[in-house]
Amino acid sequence: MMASSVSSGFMGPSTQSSRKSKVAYYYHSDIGNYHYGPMHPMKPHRIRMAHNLIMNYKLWNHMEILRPKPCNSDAMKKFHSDEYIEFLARVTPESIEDMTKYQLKFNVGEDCPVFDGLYEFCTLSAGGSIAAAEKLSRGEAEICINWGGGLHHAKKAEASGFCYVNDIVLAILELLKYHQRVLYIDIDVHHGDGVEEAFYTTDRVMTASFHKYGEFFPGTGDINDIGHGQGKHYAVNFPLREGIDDESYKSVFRPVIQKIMEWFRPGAVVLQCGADSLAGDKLGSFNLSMRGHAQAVEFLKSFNVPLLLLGGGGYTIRNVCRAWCYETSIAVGQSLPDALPNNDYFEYFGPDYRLDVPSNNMENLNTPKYLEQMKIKIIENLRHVIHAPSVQMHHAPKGLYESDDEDEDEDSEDLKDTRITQRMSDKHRVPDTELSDSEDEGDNRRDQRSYRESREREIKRAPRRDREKQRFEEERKRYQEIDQVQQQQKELERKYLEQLSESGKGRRRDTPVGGSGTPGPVGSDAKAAAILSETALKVESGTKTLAEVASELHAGNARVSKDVKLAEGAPQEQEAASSMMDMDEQGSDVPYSPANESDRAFFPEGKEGNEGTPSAVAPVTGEGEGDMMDMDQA
Ligand code: V1D
Ligand code: CA
Repeated sequence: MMASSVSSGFMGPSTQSSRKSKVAYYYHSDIGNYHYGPMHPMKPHRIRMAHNLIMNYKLWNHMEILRPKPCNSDAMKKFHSDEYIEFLARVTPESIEDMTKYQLKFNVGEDCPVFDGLYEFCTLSAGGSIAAAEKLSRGEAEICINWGGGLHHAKKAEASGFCYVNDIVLAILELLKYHQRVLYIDIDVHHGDGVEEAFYTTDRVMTASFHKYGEFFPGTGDINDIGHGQGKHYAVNFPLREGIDDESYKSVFRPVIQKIMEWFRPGAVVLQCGADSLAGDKLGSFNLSMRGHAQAVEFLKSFNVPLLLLGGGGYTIRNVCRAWCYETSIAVGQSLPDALPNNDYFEYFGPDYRLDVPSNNMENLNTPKYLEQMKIKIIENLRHVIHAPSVQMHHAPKGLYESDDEDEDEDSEDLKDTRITQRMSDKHRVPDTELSDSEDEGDNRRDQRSYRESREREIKRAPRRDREKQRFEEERKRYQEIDQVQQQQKELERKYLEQLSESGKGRRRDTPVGGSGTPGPVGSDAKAAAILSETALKVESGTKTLAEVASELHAGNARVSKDVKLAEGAPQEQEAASSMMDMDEQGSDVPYSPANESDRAFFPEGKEGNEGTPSAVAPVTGEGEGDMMDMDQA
């Protein structure tokens, strides 16, 4: 029998979700060595077990395996307070004894013990998630995985629920440098409170948590908690009761996420795959099978939006590694046999020695009526977040969520310009301020307006029942055109930067040293470069265009200054820029090397050594960096 993402027959996964994606997998061999204490349910060892299973299923063959560099304290201080990080860096199991004040202040103790190497553990967990986010932003992978991350309860200046440093918030902050909107989804049985809290007042991050609610840690995540201020409606909480099974979970997860994807239109998605929502978990009380849990991964993958998969809770450790191994196989689009391969922890998996984690016969306290009511309420709330007209015009049969109210239609028209602008700015990363400046306020805007006005007149003449369809069709066509142009533009960028990197000093890191010294783009690529310089790809510094930065790089007479921000959708630009940086500034991924590890035997030939030498992106400042307050101002 095959337990696979293709042959399961359970979720009816789309061809899309089983197709191959470029996957980068982050694992540090030290992470399994940290120990919370003998009676503590959190076992970092499960990450090593999962890794070992993944390697023995030979999934290394289908993804890039990277060892994350531990992140430094400055990286953690992008979210956490200086004082808290300095405390974590200094505290030891011995010194904490006499520090009652700090135990209370930073909430270390029973749930969050101070153990040997605590700080290093945090740097590895967060280092993996940050590096993974950077990798996605550089466009070097479609899916990144860090099972050592997902520590969703950590607060700005406080440990909570076995979590000390919130790698998820740090990864999202990284993604926000390149994406206008980021979606965070949390399928851990516990509420994703730390991430929700961090982004509760912004509309640039939507958080959606599915969790057990009612006399259960951490006690937050009520359905009425929907965000605040600018962030109102951008927090989604699905409170669940005990015993939810695959079918029930899928019946709410998919429609809610579908609506979020359509209406919020994130540029990247972070999925926390806490495995304590599996049946039989020591701390959880859901009844999801491995496939029921993994349908979240499958479903998110099918949207083809950059996806970061993170770990989280999970306390029946043999099942945690089954689930994460299976989810890795879904990410890479490979089928796995249900019979477990030989692996270092084989004895953990008896008596069946199979991959599958089945559901059990526990009662499902989530009635269909309850689930439907929650789902309707959440989807109603989500109507406030609609960003893109193409989506708003989606031609769905009039149903529970559709309103017949004429006024609502009229109101929503007023928002349309804003939404078009938002969509366009997401793609081209033209700052909002630029659109209100004189030169951009001109023709394009007026054209857009007159186009809209004449179209509106036309629409109003049409029978009411046809209006929605007509609008939808028109918007769909417009966005198809935009998408086509963007594809062409991306291709041009790619070609141009390839040229840049192949030529002399703008060399990419995967280009052999001593490559051709071609002075610049030639032939059709010169044309590409010319077109590029005319297009909207503008470096956000406001003073330099991409072409200017690129030519400086090419000429080798400039390093990308630290405060030059690069446009979204142009990760290759960063790569071109990064190739100019000193070795010591280079980034955090190091290709995984099994030297000195028990994992060595599983490492594929030709992957050792320095292949894919560390890279660095040009440091980017501005939105998403520093304090959360700053982010909203961007
Ligand atoms: F059972 C235990 C034994 C030793 C130490 C702690 C626990 C334990 C079990 N459950 N602690 C909990 C939860 N804490 C409480 C508080 C203690 N009281 C005073 C209230 O109930 C914490 C559960 C944390 C769950 C973490 C997580 O699964 O969500 C996670 N996700 O990513 C990483 C961890
Ligand atoms: Ca959750």
